[in-house]
Amino acid sequence: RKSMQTLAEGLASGALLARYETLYRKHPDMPCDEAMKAQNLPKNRYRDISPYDSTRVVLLNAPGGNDYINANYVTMCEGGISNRYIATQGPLPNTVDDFWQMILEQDCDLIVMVTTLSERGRPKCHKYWPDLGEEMALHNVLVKTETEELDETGGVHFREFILVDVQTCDQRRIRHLQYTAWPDHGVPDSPAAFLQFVERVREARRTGASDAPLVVHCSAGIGRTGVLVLAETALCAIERGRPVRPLEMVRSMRRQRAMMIQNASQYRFVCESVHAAYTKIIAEEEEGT
Ligand code: PTR
Ligand code: PTR
Repeated sequence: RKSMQTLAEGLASGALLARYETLYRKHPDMPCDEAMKAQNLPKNRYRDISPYDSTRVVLLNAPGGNDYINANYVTMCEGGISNRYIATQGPLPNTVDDFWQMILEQDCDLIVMVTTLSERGRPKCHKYWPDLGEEMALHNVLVKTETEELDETGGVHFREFILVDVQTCDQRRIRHLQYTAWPDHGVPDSPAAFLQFVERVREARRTGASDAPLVVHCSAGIGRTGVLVLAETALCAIERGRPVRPLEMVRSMRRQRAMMIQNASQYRFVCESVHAAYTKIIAEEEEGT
């Protein structure tokens, strides 16, 4: 309660955003050397977005023998919870194989996508899955799309893929939640619709078969991905009656993947959303008593 009051006051006075602006975007002592190696440069979607070496996901059995992918483990331990994520860029045509290899090796069963494939005619993410009913054959895996529920008005698409390990013939079901109502560098259309999406992600996490990390990506894997991670973490903290300290959460995220949450308007949006969610929960509790 107290942390929520602080949050509301910080939003009103502007202090919250001022403090956000003082954070390191990228930790000065954490190198990103792997990303800069000549053979890895074509695997980065953006020249200025690189994973820290210390938290990067290392491919164990990479299709081309190169263990590099632009992805970081991000574990959020703020507010008495421990949510595990892999934050990554939207796959490129030449990294689709690496992406699925990572999903296979890390045992992931849930992918959250917070971008569309293109915006204003510019590619943001390569379509790394096959059309409904079709298959995509990669080096070590086969991907099939079994379910596709497109909700154009709500901005949420749901898909289910079957991932087949071609060596062992093991099959795994992967759920895919895509949020489309959110351009990069901007904020979603409304807190309510976004919160609903975050609730769906939490529900999917709860009903998941494994406690493997949740894969989150947008285009660069920092802005919208950061907002989603912060929102989910904060909602978990609220649910457990733990204090919500968004600035600490951003600091913690940026120690694991640089630049998470891209700008002050995204930070403000997520804080406002979290506050709205809290207010709603309190109102419901008071109605109930
Ligand atoms: N290109 C770096 C980045 O955008 O992350 C430059 C940069 C580095 C910008 C650190 C800001 C940084 O944070 P601070 O101003 O708090 O040192
Ligand atoms: N160099 C690009 C830019 O600043 O436009 C990198 C970039 C692209 C950064 C998209 C963030 C982006 O948004 P998101 O992480 O939400 O896809």
